[in-house]
Amino acid sequence: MEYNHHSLEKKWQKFWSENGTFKIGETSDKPKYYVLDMFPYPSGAGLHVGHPLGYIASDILARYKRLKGYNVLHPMGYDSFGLPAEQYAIQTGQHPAITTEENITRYREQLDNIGFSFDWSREIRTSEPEYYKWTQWIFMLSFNAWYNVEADKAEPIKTLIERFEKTGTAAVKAVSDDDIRVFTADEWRGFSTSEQQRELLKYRLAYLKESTVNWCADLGTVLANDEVINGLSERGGFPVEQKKMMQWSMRIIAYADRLLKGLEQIDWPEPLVEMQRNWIGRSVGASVKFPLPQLNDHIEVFTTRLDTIYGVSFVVLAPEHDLVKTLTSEAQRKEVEAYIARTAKKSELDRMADTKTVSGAFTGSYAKHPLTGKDVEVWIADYVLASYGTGAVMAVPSGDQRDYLFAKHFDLPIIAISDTQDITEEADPNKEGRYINSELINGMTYEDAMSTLVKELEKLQLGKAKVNYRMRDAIFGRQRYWGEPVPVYFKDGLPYLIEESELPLLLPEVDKYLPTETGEPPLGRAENWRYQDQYEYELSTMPGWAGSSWYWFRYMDPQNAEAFASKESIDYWKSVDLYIGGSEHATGHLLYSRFWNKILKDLGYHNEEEPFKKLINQGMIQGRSSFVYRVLDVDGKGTNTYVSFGLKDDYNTMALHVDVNIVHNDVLDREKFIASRPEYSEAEFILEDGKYICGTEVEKMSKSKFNVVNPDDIIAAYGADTLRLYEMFLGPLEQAKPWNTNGIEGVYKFLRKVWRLFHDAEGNVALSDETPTKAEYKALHKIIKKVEEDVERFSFNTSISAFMICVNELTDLKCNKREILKDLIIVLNSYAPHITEELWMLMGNEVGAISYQKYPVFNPSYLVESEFAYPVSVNGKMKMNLSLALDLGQKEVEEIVLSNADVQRYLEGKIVKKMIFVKNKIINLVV
Ligand code: ANZ
Repeated sequence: MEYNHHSLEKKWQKFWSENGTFKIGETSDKPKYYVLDMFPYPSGAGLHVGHPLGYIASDILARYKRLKGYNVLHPMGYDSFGLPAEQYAIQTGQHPAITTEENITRYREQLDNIGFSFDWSREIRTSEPEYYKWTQWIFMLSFNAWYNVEADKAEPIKTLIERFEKTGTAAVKAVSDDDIRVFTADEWRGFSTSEQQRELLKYRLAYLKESTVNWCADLGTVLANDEVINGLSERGGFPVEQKKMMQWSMRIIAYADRLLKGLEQIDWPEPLVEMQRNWIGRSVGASVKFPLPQLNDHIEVFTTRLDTIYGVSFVVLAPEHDLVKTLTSEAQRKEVEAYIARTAKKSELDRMADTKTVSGAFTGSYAKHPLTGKDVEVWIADYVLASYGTGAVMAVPSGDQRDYLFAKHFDLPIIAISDTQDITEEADPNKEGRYINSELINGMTYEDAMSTLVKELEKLQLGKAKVNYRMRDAIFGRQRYWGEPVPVYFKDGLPYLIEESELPLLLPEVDKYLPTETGEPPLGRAENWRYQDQYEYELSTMPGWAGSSWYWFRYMDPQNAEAFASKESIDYWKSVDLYIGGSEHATGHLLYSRFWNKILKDLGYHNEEEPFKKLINQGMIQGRSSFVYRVLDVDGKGTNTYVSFGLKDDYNTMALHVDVNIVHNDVLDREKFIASRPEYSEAEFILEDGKYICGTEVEKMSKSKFNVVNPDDIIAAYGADTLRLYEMFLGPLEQAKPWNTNGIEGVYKFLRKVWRLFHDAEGNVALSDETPTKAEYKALHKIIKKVEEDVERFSFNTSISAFMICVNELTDLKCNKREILKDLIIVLNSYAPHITEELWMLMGNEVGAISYQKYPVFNPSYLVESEFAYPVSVNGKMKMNLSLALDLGQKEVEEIVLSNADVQRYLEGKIVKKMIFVKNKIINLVV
């Protein structure tokens, strides 16, 4: 029988599916291993060969861990809410659920073709009500929680209410909005329900608040910061502007320190950890108040350089700052308003990126320097961001570059920070009454200056130490249709949760997937969609990241109708041992998942501080584009002649992308080329050595570059096992690498060689029960060791060449020993599961049972060398090699060497005066 990958692979895929080979129970006595892939958004384009790279690696590991005796959770599902299906719905009117279903069917077929060992009985789809019921439930949990700073964890909101009832705000240390009220228990009890609810909203982990958002008018929705790139939407590249809106947010800032600390406990790629650290952006500094006596108010600034406070010569507010209106004098109003209008057009990122243009406007007002009491001008400028710190800075032209450029441009004073050389012994901090001069900190280190100044400011109640984060609370809403409805309704303008028993709150039907005529989100179109027939529901839906921020829990217990996952299943599976996915999720999904994981932990649903212990980013597979060269005539117009790559420099040509699927080993299939498009039908070729050679270039894999390789095509030609091996063979998993089909034949040949080890020349299975030789054992045990070491350190590419060497050795040894080949295919099984299942069966073993065999135990004694091929020299000249046992002594060696016929020939009858023998190295005969 020949190796027929077509029938064989289909047969085993069917077998695994029908027999539930990879279906696992809820619990087991075996140790657990949870290996997870980032689940895909099922897009219309289907999979190309770059997509399964990570899935193949995780599947190898999953299969390997099963052989190592683990109970392996290796699931797959779909992140199926999202914008593309909705954009398509807007264009065509087709319900996004239908598009999504079609795309999933296509994805599933493609995934099945590759022979993954997913437990499909655990499949999840984030857009299914059975799933999003629990996404909504977690939202409710967050709405009903607050962050207790003393306990350093989230607690149910009822513990906050209890405190308010007992002691008012006095005994509460919480992460909250800035505008919280201070009240006693009596005052709290005197509040109306609405007043109480309004106040509680400032503490909830999921809260509604007016905030500045990234509004993308073309997409009709708000975007998260990580979805905006250079002022444009990540999807579609549409302009994004800043806009104030009532928005749901999640209080991720409460977790900033724990999110930072957690990074030390996990084994993630360093660049990714660094990106999260920078994203969180912890800054240690101080907040300082600059009094505004005329208003009986103050401007609060955040600074990391309190030591420069004596160099402050003006204060700058973000143009959006709340105080701008009141501070602007009549004389300055026109200028200030014009400036504000100008900045509204710029995105925050543009504002940060532009460090050269200096622009701003004077408000016409002054603030008092908190320590010197001098008047300083108050300006507005777009280099100060509304969303960072307090949206105001103390400007120190002598210390800060931007402040310096600003002062120069507008001719503002530049004051020296202090003369640090000159320490005045009798420095009197209070010699100017309430105010303090710079001598207070002269000569001090930065740290001492900071703490001295903080103490002074605290005494004056004009400042305190403060830790600030660059990260903002996470916006939690989209003004779009295809997402989870937020389980909230409004009464007296305030949000309330629906009853838990009413979950899921189903996504209602709408006539169009567009905003209403009055500018409300698409859910505003749903007819008769009111809570208890009277209250308006929240009309925005949850953001794209909601469903993916907890999905690893659902796989543990996917059908549970009573809980997001049972306590037993969570206790058993705990967290993900290995997570594989793309690095593009560094600050989105991977941060939000860690955040929700911590919320669920704090509220008592599990005990793991971090959800993903080990993470690997698979590198991008790039396309390898092919080009033909069209000859141009004297006018530069294209002719019908195409010149081969090696000859193209002799002509004036234009390079054209050609579909990589009609190019083999860089040789163009000319017939297919002619047939591919009408304009090529008359094509003529200038060949080299009778062939048309294409040029190549590595680029992103994309339809427009005609370099997309569909795994289905590779599988049709070579089989899934070849695809799996080949994707790993391309290089280290983490590295970006071009897809190059040129080498795939070699891998295919390797599998046929494996096949032939089991068969005789007539194609019959022919195995021997004889005891293997030492050489055969050695070949086998080398591969047992190598694959074990490689897979345990996630180095999947290095095993492939070792497999090839092993099979070549066994082929040379004509090894058909059952004992050797049985272990060989167990070792190969995780990489090439189909062929090994077939061979396992052909050997007469239990059908379909290879996946749960024991990985062979490596025996080092087979690798100990017992012989050495000595180079034998005569008078220092190398003459020949002679293999001798390693345990021989000098005398025995001498006897063997001198009686050897070949050695005698080289000696040409001369007498040996001396033999130099270095064990394991050389033999030299001196004559
Ligand atoms: C005075 C000063 C003097 C500053 C000096 C720096 C150097 P990081 O490390 O990023 O936290 N700043 C504060 N809020 C700002 C805002 N909303 N928009 C723009 N800039 C803002 O940086 C903190 C520093 O950035 C703060 O310290 C403040 O300027 C500025 F020689 O205060 B500094």
